[in-house]
Amino acid sequence: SGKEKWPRGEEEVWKSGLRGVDGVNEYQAEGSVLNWGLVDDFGAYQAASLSVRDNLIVNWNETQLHYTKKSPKRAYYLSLEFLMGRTLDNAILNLGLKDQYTESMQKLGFNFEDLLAQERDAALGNGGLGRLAACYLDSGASQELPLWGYGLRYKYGIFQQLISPEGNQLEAPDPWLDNQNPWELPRLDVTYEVQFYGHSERLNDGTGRAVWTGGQEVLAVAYDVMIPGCYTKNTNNLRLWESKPKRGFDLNSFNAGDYERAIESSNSAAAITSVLYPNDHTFWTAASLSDILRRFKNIGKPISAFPDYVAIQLNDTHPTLAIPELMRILLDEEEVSWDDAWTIVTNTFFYTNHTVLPEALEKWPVPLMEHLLPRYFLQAVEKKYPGDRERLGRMSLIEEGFPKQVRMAFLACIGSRKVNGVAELHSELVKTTILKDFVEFEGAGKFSNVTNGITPRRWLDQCNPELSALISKTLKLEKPVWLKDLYKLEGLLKFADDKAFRQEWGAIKQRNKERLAHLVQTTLGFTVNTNAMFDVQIKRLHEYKRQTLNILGVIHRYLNLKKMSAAEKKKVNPRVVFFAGKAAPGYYIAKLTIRLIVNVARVINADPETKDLLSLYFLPDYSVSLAEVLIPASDISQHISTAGTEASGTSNMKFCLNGGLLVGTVDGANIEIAEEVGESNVFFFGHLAPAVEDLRYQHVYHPVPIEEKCPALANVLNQVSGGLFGDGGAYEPLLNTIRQGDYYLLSDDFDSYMAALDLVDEAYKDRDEWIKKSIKTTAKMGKFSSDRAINEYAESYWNLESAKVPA
Ligand code: 9GP
Repeated sequence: SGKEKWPRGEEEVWKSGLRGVDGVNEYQAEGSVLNWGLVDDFGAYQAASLSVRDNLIVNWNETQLHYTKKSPKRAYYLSLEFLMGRTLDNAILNLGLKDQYTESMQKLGFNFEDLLAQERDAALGNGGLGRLAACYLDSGASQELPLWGYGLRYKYGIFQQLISPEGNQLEAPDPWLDNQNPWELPRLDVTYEVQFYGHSERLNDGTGRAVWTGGQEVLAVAYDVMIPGCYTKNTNNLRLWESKPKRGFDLNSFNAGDYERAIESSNSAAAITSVLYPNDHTFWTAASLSDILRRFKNIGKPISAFPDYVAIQLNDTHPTLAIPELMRILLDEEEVSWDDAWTIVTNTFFYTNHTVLPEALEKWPVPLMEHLLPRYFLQAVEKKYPGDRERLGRMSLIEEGFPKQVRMAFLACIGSRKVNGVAELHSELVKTTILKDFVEFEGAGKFSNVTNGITPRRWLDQCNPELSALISKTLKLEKPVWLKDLYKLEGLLKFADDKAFRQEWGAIKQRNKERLAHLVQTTLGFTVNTNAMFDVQIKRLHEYKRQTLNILGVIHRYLNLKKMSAAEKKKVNPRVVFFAGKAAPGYYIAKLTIRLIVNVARVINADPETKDLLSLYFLPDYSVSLAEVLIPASDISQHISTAGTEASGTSNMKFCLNGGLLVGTVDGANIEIAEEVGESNVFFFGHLAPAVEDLRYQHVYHPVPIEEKCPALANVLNQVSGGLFGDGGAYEPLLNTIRQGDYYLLSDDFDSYMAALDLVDEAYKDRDEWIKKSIKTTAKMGKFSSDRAINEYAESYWNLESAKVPA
């Protein structure tokens, strides 16, 4: 670590080391014990991470030993997505080491915030569902619950989004592991063989046991990601599987000179965990179950006790194959009778549904599972409803047609002990629509609700450190006290009337806006007006989320501004609108919406008559890290899905926790947020869920021309078609979704949407009142902590107790 220890010849390099060359870090600050001359920000990030990792390993090890010794019941969260984002900041905050690290790195001549920005996001997910899984892991560890995650270690995370000069989304790979990942422990000692395809063959040994044979053999190799709890030793595990060929290559083909063939199967094995969302879910469910069973068997209990020691939560239908796989193991390998096996299975699994959109409900080709559960289940249905052929058809796990498909949500439902939706309204819709027959068949008791939550560690303490500090100071509480019991935020209510407090609150929001503006300036080169209201919509691009409604609303506003006199303009509240989000690569209409947003931005931001009053930015490559800057800066955020389509939404909670107000439809968790913070602090608009079906019927059977129904919207559409934002023809397919059919009810909701935005403008004029609303909103967000949600799962579903690791 001293200069003299550097090998000969490197001294010169050291003297002109990268940071020295920049002049940023001319040798080290006084008192530095290390020679860091060669180290740039990235190197310093890696070094800091490795030292934090040392802390984590100690805690993680103790936690796993503790769990092994105590053998508590464990819960496993099976999810194809874990959208973790960055780890370093989260880890040192949870360890309570942020101040020490900031100070130490400063002594070494580094700005710690710059180092944090060096980390690549672990983006192993698409959106809310994956981020929810990450929040639940944080809460599981913070609440000292023996909870592990199981997922896949994709070589490439979600694609990087680029925007072409024409405004089109382009996709590039995200090789996030290229720089090594300090947060994972490769476990070459934990591997399983997984067999694809093949069949089950009875053994002739008189036991009735069977083995799975034939097919392709692949190795699942474990990588353990440490999940530190907040101010506790408990550090849980997220086990991600990587696929590897069992044999290097096929020797026969190799010897025959067919080199391509020789490596074919090893390539296909490695491809399983190459990109987000593999086609074959057998791999990870099989590996995860083998691992869970091995751990259970170490306790030495009979297999019938499995559900007393293991609860498995299925995050949506992606891991559903675990149900037939556990059946297979119990029947073939454990020699359990069918009925007993089914009892074990249905007491082990729990299923969370995350959508009622028909197109998002998974269906799988039949041959994959034809011989297992379906017939058995239908016999039971037939017994209860003799002769009801229609019902049998509706409830069959197999959907007739070509090709026949397995309805994964049905399989997940019948194989689970309990089923839940993710917000009150959504859970009700699950019961009354997609799983209605099953509620009648199995009784309503099996179906309930766990409203989603978010971790306040990342989504307040980490992303908004100044607000977090103000809250601790005001509540006179140590940070972990309120961060682990978020209802304590209610203590802020009485300060809403305190002028000095309001000023501090407002000043923090302002600095967060400046932080965002700085990011936009440095990454995109635009100067953002920080005196304007910041209006944000960030989420996956989807027709049901209605980014289109938002951009058409922006155009409407722009057209109005253009008509105003100078005197009228003086009364207008300046507004900056931010969009960010990715569209699925094959989702044409969603991509067209991005193109429209980008081109509207180009025109509006360049218009000297209006640009001080209205500007618009599409921030490319939305990620967890970008959300951490956007969310604390927002005055309002938009959650404007067609009623009944957004299961919950979780970014709505993040914005409100950071004192941003919500513009939204009466949908998903918006409803419960309003119940908590009070309807006067939310800007609701639009038709309600029960009206939607009828409106859609009207659109098809009694269509009213849009000019008649909503002239303001018709005018906006005509301006777009007419080429105000470039090639009008290019947008016709998007505009036609509204002119014809309008499945997502833009024409029904447009007027009330604009009226809600007018109310926002009105309210924002009285800044003092606005800040009061902001404080009250944050103060009432206690319910939306993922700690509350995970405790609900632990108590009412998994029957799991905390297992605190002694300090
Ligand atoms: O669309 C839902 C979103 O509303 C919810 O917040 C999230 C987490 O529960 O899950 C999303 N669903 C999916 O991503 C796919 O079912």
